[in-house]
Amino acid sequence: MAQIVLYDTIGTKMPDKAWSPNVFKIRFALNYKRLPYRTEWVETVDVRGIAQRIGAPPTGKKRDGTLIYTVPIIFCPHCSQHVSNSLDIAIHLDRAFLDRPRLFASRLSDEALVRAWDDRWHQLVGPHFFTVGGARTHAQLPPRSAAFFKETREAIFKMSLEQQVSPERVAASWASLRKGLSSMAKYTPPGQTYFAGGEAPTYPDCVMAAFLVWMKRLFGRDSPEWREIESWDDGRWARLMRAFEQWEYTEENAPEKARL
Ligand SMILES: N[C@@H](CCC(=O)N[C@@H](CS)C(=O)NCC(=O)O)C(=O)O
Repeated sequence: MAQIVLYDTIGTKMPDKAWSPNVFKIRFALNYKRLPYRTEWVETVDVRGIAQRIGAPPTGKKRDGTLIYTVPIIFCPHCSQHVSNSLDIAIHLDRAFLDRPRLFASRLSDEALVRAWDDRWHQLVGPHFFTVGGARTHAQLPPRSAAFFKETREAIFKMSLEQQVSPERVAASWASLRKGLSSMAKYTPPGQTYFAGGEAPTYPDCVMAAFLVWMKRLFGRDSPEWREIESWDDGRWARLMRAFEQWEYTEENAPEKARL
């Protein structure tokens, strides 16, 4: 089978360069589905230019009408097309590779429900993850991208990056993150590992694990911060992350049993 190309942004903290929560959603999906792919590593500052050059669809629009481009982007050789936005990519992979395990139930109404869940996740916990991990995310970008990250986030939030991640804001965000995660935990049947229960992950599991793996990688698996998250909600997040460890790799580091 021809390889999918996955565009991801370079981080310098981990030997395998991977850090981006949004791209991890799709990396987990590809690894779970055992679809062959190679990563095209790009700098965050270059995402826009590269997306425009390859003709990937924009993923949003600013108030002034400027188009937004983000990773993940994939090139799907099966359909000879670029697909962007993680949720749309995941739906595309489910529809294009029917012989692989699915991440969505097969009715359109199920996709719509996952879209609603996805909005809630990004509203309720997304911004708190950003405040809690913002300084470390910035510190692990290569210099050109770190400068771009600081400049663009300061323009979006209309305050300096230092203010955005001040000790007071970070402390408040830890509390909000804990509360938000507890609300999201209620969607899963008690004691279960996966969103919909059962033995197999679905797309929301990839999203939750992707944000959590970002924290685990930024702080370190033995850090007090990560241990704290693992202790929340009766170990619900620790359980999910233990289950996802089997899919946490870049293709160059795929375990022997996952090699294609
Ligand atoms: N909704 C998008 C969000 C993707 C996103 O924000 N990606 C970040 C990397 S984690 C990005 O590409 N940033 C480029 C930039 O900041 O210019 C998705 O899930 O695909």
